[in-house]
Amino acid sequence: MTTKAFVTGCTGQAGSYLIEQLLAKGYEVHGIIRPASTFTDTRLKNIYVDPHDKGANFFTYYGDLMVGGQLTDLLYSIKPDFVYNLGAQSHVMRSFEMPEYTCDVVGLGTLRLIEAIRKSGIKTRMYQSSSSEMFGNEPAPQSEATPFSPRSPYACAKVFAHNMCCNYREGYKLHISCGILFNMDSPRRLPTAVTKKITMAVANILNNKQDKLFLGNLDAKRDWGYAPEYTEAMQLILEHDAPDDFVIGTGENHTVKEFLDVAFGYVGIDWHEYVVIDKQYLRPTEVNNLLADARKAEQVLGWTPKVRFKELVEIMVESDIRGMKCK
Ligand code: NAP
Ligand code: F7E
Repeated sequence: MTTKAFVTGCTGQAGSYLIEQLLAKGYEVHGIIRPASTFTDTRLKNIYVDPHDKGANFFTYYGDLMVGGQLTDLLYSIKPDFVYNLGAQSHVMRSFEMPEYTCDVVGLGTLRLIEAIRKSGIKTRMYQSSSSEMFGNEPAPQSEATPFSPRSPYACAKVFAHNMCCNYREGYKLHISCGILFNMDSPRRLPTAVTKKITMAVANILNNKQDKLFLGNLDAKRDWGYAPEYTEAMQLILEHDAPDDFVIGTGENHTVKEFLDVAFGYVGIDWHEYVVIDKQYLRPTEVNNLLADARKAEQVLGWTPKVRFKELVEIMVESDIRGMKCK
């Protein structure tokens, strides 16, 4: 019997890596894509197969976490062994601009999905993408035992979603596990994340296409890891027989300034000549210091990160420079 997975957020950074990895393992993968006026599946270009092709094993459907009934129908007809909920309005600053929308997609969207599992009566395991943002300014390092103290609409919505998952796990005995992921990055990162914004700027500056980089708070510390390793962790979490919560991160953190040092330093230029502080990127409430204590994931799942900070930054800069050369 072929193992089937259902993925929300498949056009995103993590979704695209996860689907590649699941297909490589011989899974049949089903995913929802939001309808848009342009194609949003560029990150999936390496794995797209025409569903008419013999042996096609990747199928997409137009769908949205805002629409619960369709999720129930899809889950009932596909009957996946694993459900990965990666869909989200994942940008923290945008969540201050669109709090209601963010809470609808991130918070209620997750509730719609777990209700769809419950109502369809299928037997499946679900992975929920929880976030280190849920910890807010709780002292570092943060582990599964750290209380939640959200400081943005995005983080509040993730706490709601996380708590609903725990409630359905306990109340309805649904097999739902949550990965509490610290920042995951890669060349496929959202272009408005600070990491990708910086690495794209390096490539643009080298090619005389940009002369200023406008940023906000450079002192915040983040635990940045490599997204394809985090999607491997998601699979280990679901393969674990008992549903549970796991912190995933590298255990090393750096400021945005240090990210600038490595990214600009890689090509031998000084970021101070280009970076301008623009107040519009300062958040009403900031999270200052995120650092993962991921010992549980190592001990229980055997998961450890391999790509460390400097290598991650260099992978991203290198990829953006190569991308510019192709243009
Ligand atoms: P991402 O690149 O922003 O991808 C988000 C995905 O969600 C995209 O495919 C997007 O579709 C989809 N989406 C947005 N609104 C939707 C809706 N209403 N219905 C269905 N799908 C919708 O995010 P990521 O970096 O891959 O992160 C994956 C998940 O992990 C997210 O839940 C995120 O909140 C969480 N997370 C991320 C990090 C991180 O550092 N990246 C850390 C912890 C947790 P479009 O392509 O149409 O926009
Ligand atoms: O900000 C500062 C900003 O937006 C990182 C999400 O993808 O990880 C991500 O959330 C830091 C913050 O990521 C700019 O104030 C300075 O302190 O890249 P970011 P994030 O907020 O850490 C978590 C774990 C998630 O779950 C989320 O989905 O960088 N910063 N200047 C800036 N940030 C941005 N975006 N743009 C700037 O110009």
